[in-house]
Parts: sequence; structure tokens; C-alpha cells
Amino acid sequence: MENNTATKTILSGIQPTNNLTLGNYIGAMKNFVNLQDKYPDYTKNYIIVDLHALTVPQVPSELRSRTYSMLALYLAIGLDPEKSNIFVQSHITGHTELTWILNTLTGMGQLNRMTQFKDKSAKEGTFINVGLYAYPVLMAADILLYNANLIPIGEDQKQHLELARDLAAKFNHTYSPTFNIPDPIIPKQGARIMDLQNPENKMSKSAISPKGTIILTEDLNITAKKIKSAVTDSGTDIVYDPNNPEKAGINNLLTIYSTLTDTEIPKIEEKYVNSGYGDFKKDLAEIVVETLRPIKEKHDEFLKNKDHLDQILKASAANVQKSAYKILSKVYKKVGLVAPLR
Ligand code: AQP
Repeated sequence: MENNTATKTILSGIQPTNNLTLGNYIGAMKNFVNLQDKYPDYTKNYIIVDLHALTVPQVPSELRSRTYSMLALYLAIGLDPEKSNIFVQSHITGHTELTWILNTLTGMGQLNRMTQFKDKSAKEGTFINVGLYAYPVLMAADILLYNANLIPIGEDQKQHLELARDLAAKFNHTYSPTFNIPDPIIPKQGARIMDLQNPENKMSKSAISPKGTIILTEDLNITAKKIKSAVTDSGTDIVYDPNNPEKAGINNLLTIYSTLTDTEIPKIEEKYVNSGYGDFKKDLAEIVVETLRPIKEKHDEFLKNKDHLDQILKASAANVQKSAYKILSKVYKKVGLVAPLR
């Protein structure tokens, strides 16, 4: 779908760092598909943000193959290239150029406050690269380059989205009205799926222990085992209690159950009133496995045809590049650069 500045734009991205998790699926990707159907007239841009992935060390050949795997996953969950543009960030001219301009409007104090930078830099040891620090500015550029309106994200990206809003407002104020102020769409439930072994931490692609993370493309026997051995507590009641940190494990499992089956939590509690954690986990393992089975099968099928995947990337990139140039030229003119003739 061609980016049309008269229509509204929904935009989101996921980094091809490591393999995608159930957290990415429930918190972000599932929503992408819902929005595709809910807003047929909007432009939808779903980006594989490979430049973001470079902010942590990568094995080049693995990064390249994960980029294709992510595209195959986007297609496998139901994103339709006829309805949504699915493209690779580094293929479009404008993300890094706009980042540079936004860098000059961003205070170091704003970036110093970013909790994800604090968490990730603590894991990186002594060498902290500038890209990791400036990551939120690149994310703001991803959004503003398409003047996007609605941004489906998980809870952990809320602070970064806030910066994109601040930078849009600052640019508009410093120069003249240019950017929409983007709004996040954060799911009411499942915006923060937790690690199955350490339910006080979010489930993350780069988790240190693989036991607490469900990888969307892993062997489904392993998936079932991970759910069945998820950490719970010494109690027995299947009850959701978000105010009790000791219940973080069962709360998380109930959230996963609820989001994957579209069932309200009280209904699930009712169903399991006479059951223990073991029975509940057994059923949940089945639900997760049967959700992931068709996704995994389609992913493997799409991945076999690289030419088809390249065609999708090419067509989507052609759809969005024109509007990206348009915004970029506008920005160049406003800040005093001579906009190139294209
Ligand atoms: N555990 C989660 N629960 C709900 N939503 C989640 N998201 C990530 N983890 C969870 C959402 O997925 C989208 C893509 O995330 P990203 O790849 O941009 O990076 P991230 O937020 O840093 O996710 P990870 O899995 O923790 O990646 P790594 O380990 O590579 O840093 C976002 O919308 C995010 O909110």
C-alpha cells in the first residue's frame, strides 16, 4: 500500500536481534495483524529494524538470515503485503538522515533517563557504543519519517515513544508544524510478558537463560517443556493477583492463556477452580503449541522462497521511499539545508 500523506499511518518495528519470542508476538505482532484488519484505509508500515540491531554485537551472517526469518514470520502470522508495507529499515534512505537532524534537537539528559539504555549498557561491559545510546532517536526518526499516527508497541517501548512525541513537538515548535504527534497503542493485556523462569524480568530475545523464553520458531516439544516447567509459587490456587509479587509466575501464565485464547481471566479462574498448577500448565502448553504450530509451519515454508521474500521487500520499499523523501526534503528545507533534487 503506497504511503499517502492524506491517510493516517500505523507503524511499528521489531529488531532482528536473536529469535523472536512469545513476548514479541503477544505484545506487538499479534496487534499488527488486528490493526491490519481494523484499519483497512490506513497505511500500515511494519519495519524490520536492522539498523537498531547493530547497536549490540552481531554475527553478520546470522543477522542477515534472521532478517529473512523475521519477514517470513511477519507473513506467517498473517501480515499481507497487499495491505501492509513490510520492509527493511536500512533499505530506505531517510532513517539515518533524519536521525542526525533529530540528534541535534535531543538533550543528553533525555537519553540519560532511558531505562532500556541503562539495562542494555549494563549487559555490554566496558565498551558502550554511541549507537546504543542514540537508539531512541533512531526510533523517533523511524516514526517521524512517515509522519505516523499510531504506534503499536509493548510496555517497554513506552518511554522511547514519549521521546518521539517530544522531538516531534520540539521540531514543530522550533521550525513550523511538520510532524504529527504519534500515539502509542499498547495492549491492555500482554504488554509485558514475563520470563518463565524469572517472572520479575520481561521475556526477552536476549535473555541469558533460554529456559524462560519461548522462541517462536523453536521445536514445539521444547516449547511445551518450557511452559510445563515455568516457575510458579508454593500456592495451589489459579488466581490472578497483580498486587502480589510472589504470584508473578502464575499471573504471567494466566495472561498468556487469556491473550492467546481471547478469554477473560475470571473465566479462566472459574474453569480451573478445582485444578492445580500442573493441570493448568498442561493445558496452557497445548494452547501455546497449537498457536505456534501453524506459524512455525508457514514460516518454514515462506523461508524456502528467498526470491519471493526479496520481491516483497523491494515492492514495499518502493511504496514507502517516495513519502520518506518527501518528508526528508521538507525537513531539510526547514532546517536550512538545500534539499537535493530527486
Ligand atoms: N516481553 C514482552 N512482552 C510484551 N511485548 C514485548 N516486546 C518485546 N518484549 C516483550 C515488544 O516487541 C516489540 C519489538 O521489540 P524490539 O525487538 O524492538 O526490542 P525489545 O523491546 O528490546 O524486545 P526484546 O525481545 O527485549 O529484544 P532484545 O532482547 O533484542 O532487546 C516492541 O514493541 C516491544 O515492546
